[in-house]
Amino acid sequence: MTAVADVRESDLQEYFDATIAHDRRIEPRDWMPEAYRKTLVRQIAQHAHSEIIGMQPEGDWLLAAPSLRRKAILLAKVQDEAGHGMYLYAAAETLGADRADLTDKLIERKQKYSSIFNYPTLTYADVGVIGWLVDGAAICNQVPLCRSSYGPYARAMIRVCKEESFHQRQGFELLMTMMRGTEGQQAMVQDAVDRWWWPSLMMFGPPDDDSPNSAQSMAWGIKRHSNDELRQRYVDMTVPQAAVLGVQLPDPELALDESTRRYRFGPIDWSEFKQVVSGHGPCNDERITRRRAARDDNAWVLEAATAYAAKHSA
Ligand code: BYC
Repeated sequence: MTAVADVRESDLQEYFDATIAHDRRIEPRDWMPEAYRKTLVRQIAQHAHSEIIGMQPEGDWLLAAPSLRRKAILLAKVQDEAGHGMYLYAAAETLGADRADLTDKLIERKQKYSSIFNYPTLTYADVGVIGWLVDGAAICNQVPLCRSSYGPYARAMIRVCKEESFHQRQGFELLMTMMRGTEGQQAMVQDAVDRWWWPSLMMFGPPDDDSPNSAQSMAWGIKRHSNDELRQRYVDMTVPQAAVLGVQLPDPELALDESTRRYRFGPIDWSEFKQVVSGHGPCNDERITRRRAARDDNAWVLEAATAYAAKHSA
């Protein structure tokens, strides 16, 4: 009996390995190793939490947007982020995770969200810089995830990336407008770039030799490129954009390497990254407190919707 079960398990593993080796998709109905499932739940949940927590820094400016047009644009962007969070929680549910449980784990700080959302948005230029740099980094990281080996995650990424690319362009357009404005507006943009540049490089995760999950996630085809590869791609993409905008990136070591045609950049402060990821960044407490209040204050909506659905299905 045990031998038969073992054979079946090994057949399943073989089929899974062959699917990955042939670069085909794993779907929710397919057998998968428990560690693969766990890694996906970890990454997808962290990704979903980032979208939901990521609504806060920009959401802070909804009531203070400088015009009706800017308010409408920002409102649409923040709503898109809620949508991204929902697709991603739905993808995690196909792996057997429970959405409410994932939210509880976020609030209890048992699961992470992107380090970038623990920095404050001090001026309206921050809204533009989040669009340009943060969504720009997100696109670099997420376009390869459209080819991730897990079907529901990869498919969710296709729509998310289309919307992120729109967000990136609206951010750039806002900054272009400010850079054509007064000296005060130009200084606001430069100040925001100075504050967000290094944290945006940290979004790609720790360096490859300090990234415990990368090797296995790449072998499984969940991640397609290493953290450092994507960070380099982002720098190469962003430096020419900074020149078009007319802003300085705050790195005296940033220079084009003529032999590789890639940009060299200065050392990243990984101690700051560790501080932020371990819960001690400038806004970690504020972000979690707000998420907790949203869960608790709105619990009645969930209760009412559940009761309504139950009544209609009865
Ligand atoms: N922040 O072994 P590693 C957006 C953690 S939202 C916090 O390299 P992995 C947007 C990592 O989880 C888009 N934690 O891990 C929204 C791991 O910890 P655990 C957000 C980080 O998973 C609103 C440990 O460090 N994007 O675009 O192989 C407005 C070791 O790292 C970070 C995603 O979520 C970080 N930056 O690679 C605007 C993308 N980096 O879990 C925009 C999906 C690492 O072992 N995620 N950690 O305790 C990924 O691509 C990968 O998970 C990562 C990390 C590249 C981030």
